[in-house]
Amino acid sequence: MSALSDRLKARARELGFALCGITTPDPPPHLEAYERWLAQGRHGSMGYLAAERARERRADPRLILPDCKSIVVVALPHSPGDTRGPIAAYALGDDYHDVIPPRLVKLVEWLATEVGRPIAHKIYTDTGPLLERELAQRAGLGWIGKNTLLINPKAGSYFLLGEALLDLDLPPDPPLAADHCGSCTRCLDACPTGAILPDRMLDARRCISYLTIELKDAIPMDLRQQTGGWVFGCDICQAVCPWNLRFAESLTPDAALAPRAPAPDLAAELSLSPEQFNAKFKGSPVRRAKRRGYLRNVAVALGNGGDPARRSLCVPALERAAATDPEALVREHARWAADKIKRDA
Ligand code: B12
Ligand code: SF4
Ligand code: SF4
Repeated sequence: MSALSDRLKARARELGFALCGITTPDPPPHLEAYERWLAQGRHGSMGYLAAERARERRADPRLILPDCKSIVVVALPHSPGDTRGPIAAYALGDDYHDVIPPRLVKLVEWLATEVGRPIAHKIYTDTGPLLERELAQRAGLGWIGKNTLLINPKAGSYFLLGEALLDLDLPPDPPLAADHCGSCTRCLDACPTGAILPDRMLDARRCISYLTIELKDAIPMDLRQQTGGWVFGCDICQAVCPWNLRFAESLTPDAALAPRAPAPDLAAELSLSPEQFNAKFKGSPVRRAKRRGYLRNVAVALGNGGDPARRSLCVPALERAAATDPEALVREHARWAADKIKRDA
């Protein structure tokens, strides 16, 4: 019979995880990079990343699960993105925060049956106090690209990560030590806002993904035009990456993350009521932006978007939102967009 870790990885594949690796709960070697990133304020308004308790836990996963002996890291593939938007590919289907944890629970339950005892565990995807990419790199899932994403040499980076911390000793996989970016700089050259820094980190405050998802206030004037047609997230630095271009066709996205609907008619989105917004994006990652953030982004995208003739058709919808939307944030961005279109005409 094959080793338990091999059977675990086979079970993970059955559950839809295209990649699965094992690492130790030792402190992450690049923690200092994270602390530097925070000290430079590159996290912007994402205060939860700087909270003391969360920082201590990132530095030592054993503070999360005292008897932690190993960490299983998995990757769930989503459909490929493009350079135009309007919605990042990972957010076109069901919310991965709802999809990954129950499958990880099944994986742990299977493991408990195999070893014949209950397993103390903690499960995370995205929101937990873990440096997920660092753990994934150490578990052999890929290298950290210049765009800061975890890239697998046989599958690219269109994945979402999840982890199970276990009180079970499993043999760690060798980290993926090689850096396959070489002299390529396509992501740095393509990023419209110059968010990618030369030290393999990001100034989140300039990233379109941050501006359209995490930022709750007005999009800074000097960045509005650069956010282009994106209304939720951004895939540009992945879409131009040769490792994604190479594997885009062979990648099988998970069915739960497959796009739910065709691209929205943005002008029509401006008239979504709070109830309609909640119903439309129930179970979708887009709900995170809330109606006010989503409509703020829609207004900006309309102001930036398409050919001038089509753009002018959006002016009445923007004028209406600028005058009547219940949210001041939406009114201000709609006014900006309507004025911009008229100026550009
Ligand atoms: C905050 C956050 C963001 C912020 C900041 C992103 C950033 N690059 O820092 C914003 C909102 C901008 C963002 C955007 C996106 N995000 Co995000 N995000 C996170 C979150 C919650 C924390 C990341 C973090 O701590 N950043 C701080 C920096 C300093 O840490 P880091 O990027 O992990 O970098 C570490 C390593 O790179 C290491 N390091 C530095 N130099 C070196 C050198 C070597 C050799 C090695 C090995 C390591 C190393 O040091 C750092 C500290 O350990 C993680 C989930 C998590 N808990 O980890 C998801 C996560 C990173 N995001 C994810 C995704 C999918 C995205 C988007 C693609 C979404 C989209 N399409 O819009 C974009 C991509 C933007 C980009 N180019 O990174 C995925 C990434 C999957 C992958 N394949 O890598 C994650 C892991 C969520 C998940 N569970 O799947 N995100
Ligand atoms: S997600 Fe978009 S804005 Fe953010 S770093 Fe990548 S290309 Fe730049
Ligand atoms: S685009 Fe080039 S430099 Fe950027 S992550 Fe991909 S391979 Fe690395």
